[in-house]
Amino acid sequence: MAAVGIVMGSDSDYGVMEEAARTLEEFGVDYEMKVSSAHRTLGRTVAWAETFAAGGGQVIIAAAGMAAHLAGMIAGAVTLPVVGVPIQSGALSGVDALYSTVQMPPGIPVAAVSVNGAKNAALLAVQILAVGDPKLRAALAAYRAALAAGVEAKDRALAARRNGEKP
Ligand code: RP5
Repeated sequence: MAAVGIVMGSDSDYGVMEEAARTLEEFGVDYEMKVSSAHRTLGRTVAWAETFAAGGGQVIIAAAGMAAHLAGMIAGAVTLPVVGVPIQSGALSGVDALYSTVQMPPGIPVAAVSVNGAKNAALLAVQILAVGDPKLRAALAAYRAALAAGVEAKDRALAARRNGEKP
C-alpha cells in the first residue's frame, strides 16, 4: 500500500494535482492517485478511504473544486490526516472550494492548503511522514536549504543588476 493517497473529485483537477505527484516523486514517497467524487460517487469514495487506511496508507491528499466536500467527507470517514486542496474552478474561482475545505466543524479537521496548493499539500504530507522517518527529515532540510540558496542567488543577481544600471 502506498503511503500517500491523492484523490481528486474529477479528472479536470489533474492539471493542478500532477504537481503533488511530482513533488512526492522528488522525495521518493510512494503514492496512489484516484478520481472519486464526494457527490457523484460518495459510497465509492468512502470505501476507497477505508480500504486505503486499513491497508496501511498514512496520509490522504484530497482535491476538489466548487462545493468541495471531498476532503471533509474523507476526514469524517477515516482518522488519517487529510490535506485538502481547494481547486480553482467554476463561477467563484476557488473561493467556494476554499471555504468548503477550510471551514470544518470541530472534531473533524482538514489541513487546508491554498487554492491550487498541490505542491504544499505534498510537502505537508512529506512532513507528516517525516515525523517517523529521519531520511525524509534530512531530505526536507536539504529541500529548504536549496530554497534559501535560491533566494540568496536572486538577491545577488538583483544587486548586480542594480549596480550595472547605476550611471
Ligand atoms: C468538483 O467539481 C471537481 O473536483 C472539479 O473541481 C469540479 C468540476 O468537475 P467536472 O465537472 O470537471 O467533472 O467536484
